[in-house]
Amino acid sequence: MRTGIKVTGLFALTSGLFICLAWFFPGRMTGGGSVFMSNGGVVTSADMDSSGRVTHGFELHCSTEPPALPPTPNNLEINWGLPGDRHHFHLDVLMSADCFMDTSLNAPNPPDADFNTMIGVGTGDLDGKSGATIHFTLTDQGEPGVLDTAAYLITDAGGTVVLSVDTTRLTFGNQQAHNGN
Ligand SMILES: [Ca+2]
Ligand SMILES: [Ca+2]
Repeated sequence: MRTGIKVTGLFALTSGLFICLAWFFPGRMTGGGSVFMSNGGVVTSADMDSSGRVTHGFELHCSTEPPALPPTPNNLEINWGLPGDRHHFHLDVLMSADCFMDTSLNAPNPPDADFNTMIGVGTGDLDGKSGATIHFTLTDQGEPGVLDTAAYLITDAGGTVVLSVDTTRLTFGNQQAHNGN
């Protein structure tokens, strides 16, 4: 009986470790591109040109030891708006980035990677003013990047939504999931 309890305990312990390792491992996603309202995305913004084009570029690391911040460097730039009235979001601090394999989506390979989805939140500057917040979801669903998707929600320092883009496939660009840092 005692042996049975010990074995059960060991199993529970190793199961817990496995879950931790499965969720928090060194990884990063890089890339960028454009999403268009005309490609099925819902873009909400005070100022948007007729194409609804939003461009982005990034290098973002997966969280490894929450609540610690993800490893650095982390960069995310998003641009949108009208000619002569462009808007720009610049990430300052990546607060968290959960990386995992969503099996309902396509595989990220190549290269071999243990995740195809990153869901994150961070703070940054909106048109040069600090206090903005971004929530985002980025996916790598293979190469080239035509199946990759991006979604963002950006709020200004006052909490007003300035850009909301539902999950939308890239029209230009590619996103890459990488194991390790
Ligand atoms: Ca890709
Ligand atoms: Ca890939």
